[in-house]
Amino acid sequence: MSALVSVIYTVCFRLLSAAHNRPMQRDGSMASDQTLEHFRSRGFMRVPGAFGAREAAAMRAAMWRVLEESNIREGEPSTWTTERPTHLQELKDDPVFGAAWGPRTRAAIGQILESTSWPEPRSWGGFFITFPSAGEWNVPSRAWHTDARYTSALAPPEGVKLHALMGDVEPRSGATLLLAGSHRLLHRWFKDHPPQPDARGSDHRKSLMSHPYIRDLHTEAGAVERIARFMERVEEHDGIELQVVENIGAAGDVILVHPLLLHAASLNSGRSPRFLLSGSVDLDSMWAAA
Ligand SMILES: O=C(O)CCC(=O)C(=O)O
Repeated sequence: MSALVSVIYTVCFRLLSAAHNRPMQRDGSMASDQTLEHFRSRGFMRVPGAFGAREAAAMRAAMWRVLEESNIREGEPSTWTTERPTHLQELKDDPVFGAAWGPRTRAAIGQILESTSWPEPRSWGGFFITFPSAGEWNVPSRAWHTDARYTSALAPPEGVKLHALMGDVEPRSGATLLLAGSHRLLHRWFKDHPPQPDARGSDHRKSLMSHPYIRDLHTEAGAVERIARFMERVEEHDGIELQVVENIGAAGDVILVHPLLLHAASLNSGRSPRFLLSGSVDLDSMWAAA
């Protein structure tokens, strides 16, 4: 293959991969985001239609009931003045949210944890709602985080995060942003740069900022530049493909996320609120070793 053909092939490969939000295989097929292989390489796995449209509607209705206590009403967008309302925890024991943890979700968790026995989640999860807001949509340069012990295991992981979409989530409409591949980057980084035994979360984050990609991700720049660099491009660092992807999908989808995967909330430039249930299963070892 001449050098020119090789360059054209690589560019097409990158563009097609980015357009589909997932890596293309060398044989030209797309790696499905519903496989364990995808979870291992990219750090997340989708369980499409893990619960039904009716169950999703019941979850949203429960959330609106609580929002009404703060005078935020479904039919009145003029009341949607708080971008990310809090104080929704009174919902945490409401059985309606149990549907997100149904048999298909559980089977996928078992696959990921390579075990059929894992501790039940302490609650259904936390409730994240993002109302539409003005302002330019961009890849955020702050608030990227994991909810795990930074030095926890890569495979099988010592837990798994659950993101249940309670409504359809369109692009640029408040979806959680995931840094695909970052679970492998974090794991490698802390192997190569072992933290002091008494290191805190802030020390780990400071250490990570020495990684050029992570440093750039936290450096402000215009939307066009950041979207092109972080979302439309797959960048390879030490053999790990990194790309920011939006956690979009249909009501009823569950996305299982590796606990080491960096993620961040994003602005909702759409017209409808974004509803997310974010839960987790943590093995006893996740925090025991902290
Ligand atoms: O998408 C969001 O609102 C943030 C979700 C999040 O940070 C989490 O699930 O830990």
